[in-house]
Amino acid sequence: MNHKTAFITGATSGIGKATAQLFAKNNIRLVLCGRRGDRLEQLKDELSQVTQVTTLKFEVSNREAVFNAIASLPDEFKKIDILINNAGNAHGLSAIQDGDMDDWDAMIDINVKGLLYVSRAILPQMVERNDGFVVNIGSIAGKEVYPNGNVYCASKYAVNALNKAMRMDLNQHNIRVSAIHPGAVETEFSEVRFKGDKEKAKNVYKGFKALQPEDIADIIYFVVTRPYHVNIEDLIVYPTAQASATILNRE
Ligand code: 8X3
Repeated sequence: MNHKTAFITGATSGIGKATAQLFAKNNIRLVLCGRRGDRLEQLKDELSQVTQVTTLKFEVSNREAVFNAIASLPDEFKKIDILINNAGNAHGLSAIQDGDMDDWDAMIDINVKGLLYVSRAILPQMVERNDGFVVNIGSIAGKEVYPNGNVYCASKYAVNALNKAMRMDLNQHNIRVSAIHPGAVETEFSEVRFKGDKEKAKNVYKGFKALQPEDIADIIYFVVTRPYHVNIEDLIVYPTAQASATILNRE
């Protein structure tokens, strides 16, 4: 894997950050993408000790910003070998009739359109080279709908569909496409979902050992380091205490 370049969206926290840290340790060059400039720079400082790193600050949901940012990459980072479509979030958790339409827009714009824009900007160079790897971070919410999950689940069902669609369309171009669908991972996820309500967020992970971002990073690294003829299509990963989107064995 030496000297491959990975492009990671949502790299400033959670699964994206843990993946960046693990990739760096394994000599993968990094394009770290996020909205929060200070966090991007901090992570760049940390990881530059071990690998080559550049950062791009943009919102995945802003089509023009996506294309401008990617076009601005320094030459040595322009060739992207591995795209990790990780940026995504849940905004709100409420019955469909009470849904906040700004939350709906945010989830569709970031989780679906953002993934599409970034992919659209990077895939042509992979097609041209007949080589590349895309890892889409889905969710158990993209396999199973749960009460009040409505639009978040719909956005992750879309990721699931796009993962399959990408694999079909890119098959003749030797590009591998994989999806990882985590259950409960302890990140900023619930804090964002509950709009900064730390108490509510803490309760989500209470009474069981949730997955940690590093657990998913390990799996992503495993997936992208299989021999060339091996493509892991789709993985659902739960903490041991979880049996479905809604069944959790809490103490
Ligand atoms: C995160 C998992 O079950 O909270 O995508 O939707 S869940």
